[in-house]
Amino acid sequence: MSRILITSALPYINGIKHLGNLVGSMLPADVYARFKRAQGENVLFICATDEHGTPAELAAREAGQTVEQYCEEQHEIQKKAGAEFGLSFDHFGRSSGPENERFTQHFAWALEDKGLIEERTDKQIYSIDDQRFLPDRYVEGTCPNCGYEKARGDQCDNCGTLLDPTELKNPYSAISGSKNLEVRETKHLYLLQSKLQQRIADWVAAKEGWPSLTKAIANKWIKEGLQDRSITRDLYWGVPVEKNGVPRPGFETKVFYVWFDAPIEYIGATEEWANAGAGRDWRQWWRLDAGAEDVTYVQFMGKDNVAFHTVSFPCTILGSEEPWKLVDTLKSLNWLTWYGGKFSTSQKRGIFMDQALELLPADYWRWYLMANAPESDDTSFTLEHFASVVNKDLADVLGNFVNRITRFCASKFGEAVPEGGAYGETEEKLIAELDGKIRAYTEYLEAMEFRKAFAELRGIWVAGNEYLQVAAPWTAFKTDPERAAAAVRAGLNLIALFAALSAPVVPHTAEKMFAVFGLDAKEAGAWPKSAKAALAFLKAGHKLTLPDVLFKKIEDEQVAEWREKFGAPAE
Ligand code: B3M
Ligand code: ZN
Repeated sequence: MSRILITSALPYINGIKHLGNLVGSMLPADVYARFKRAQGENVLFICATDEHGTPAELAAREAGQTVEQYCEEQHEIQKKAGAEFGLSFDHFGRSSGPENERFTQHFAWALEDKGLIEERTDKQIYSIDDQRFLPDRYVEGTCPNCGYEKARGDQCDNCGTLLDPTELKNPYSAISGSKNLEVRETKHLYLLQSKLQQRIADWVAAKEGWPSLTKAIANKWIKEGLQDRSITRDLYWGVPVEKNGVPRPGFETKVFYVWFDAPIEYIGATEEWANAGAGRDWRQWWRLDAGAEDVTYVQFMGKDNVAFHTVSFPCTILGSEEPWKLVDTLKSLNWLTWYGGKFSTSQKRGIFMDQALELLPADYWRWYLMANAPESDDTSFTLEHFASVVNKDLADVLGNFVNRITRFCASKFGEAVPEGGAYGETEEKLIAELDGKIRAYTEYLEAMEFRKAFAELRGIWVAGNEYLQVAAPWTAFKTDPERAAAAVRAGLNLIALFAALSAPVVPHTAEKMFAVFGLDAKEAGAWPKSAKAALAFLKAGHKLTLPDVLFKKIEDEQVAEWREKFGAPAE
């Protein structure tokens, strides 16, 4: 059994996440974690809300709450939605907790000891009316690149250009709208990433197995050359710039930058997990001097986060020269788009996790999103496509298979696996076919190539349906009931096999499928190795309970209603 640490990029606290966020990191990480657990590996799956920074402060202000209250409430909302979506985190933490604060300060001063931190004086926008500096998104104005009038201080939402607040034309305060602004000098801590250029380049170069999207993004940043970056901000909300509880002189009203502390929360959340249960040790997962040497660490994230995980966070870790575990594999994903445009939290465009669950159970979304994961390219979500995938794959293929064979069994042989004759040539062919497909499916999951993996899984379900067509127990029953019974026995065993194989992506459905035979998903859900063994798993006489219909078809009227509700653009 090996130990596998899995982290998903930490969802930002400013509101419940949309389907694009979900498929960008949390959901694929969950599928992988479930797959690895089924293989018997010792998995630790960690996530948390990313709670610091200007978007949190601004969202709290808009909600009329203190930022502490806001984060507390939003954390619970996100935690609940994650649980309802079946995201099987071992711990879902909070970056604003004391653990992360300690680790963040620890890393900053370890880096300073290594000569990698420097105080520099910056010019920043100060609002005279608000009596404060306006970092990042606290300033808005006209984009110098495209002329968009509501560009934010850190980035223009219209053209995507990364900005420095002082570059905006006609700047105004995002708090008060005041234009009574001036540029003032302020001191900040810089992490001297330029000194780590070679170390990061060597580290990335050695990662031959990284997926191509990840590698391409990392190499682009390395090629452009690592820039020293400011890791503090003039803000109230964040990790204080303190050492042993004492503020650093001149930094009393400053905090660490959210992107400095957020990845450190992977470690912080692991300590939160350890503190929440007996016999758990975060060091075994993170410290090479405490056994983390034999941990395999896999990260999941959207493509816009790759630079932070392949350059910035490794700079923090490698620069400290302490024995910390570094990531082994990074799976990154492209964007899921809403009818070709952007899903947007700030503009509430698209479908959000809580809304999705009001329409349909989690597995419908999980299947659609993973089978169409934006891997090689951005992928457009449309309700029309969603409905057609659900109806075809889930209702017609998987659901129909389960329904048909259980009902036929009950009507002709009673509610138990029938005895019947031995398996013959048809079953042998099926077993050979399934073995090949299971191998391919397993390899794709192993490689985290989810679209290909779930195309194989669909193929496995189809093979089951085709087997039933050929074996046709309903016709055989009239002339050769022994043969028909054998086919039914095979069909019922296929349900259990499909449940085990499908559990990583549709866990709730897999539970229902196991429940047909009174099986517990945890016990029966070990990763199948051979189709032959799987088809001999349920013995004659094993009781079964008829399941409800697993998946309801989505009707055209529902699509029309949802289009209206979510303001879907014309296709
Ligand atoms: N919170 C993702 C985002 O909202 C960001 C990820 C942090 S991972 C350490 O873009
Ligand atoms: Zn612009």
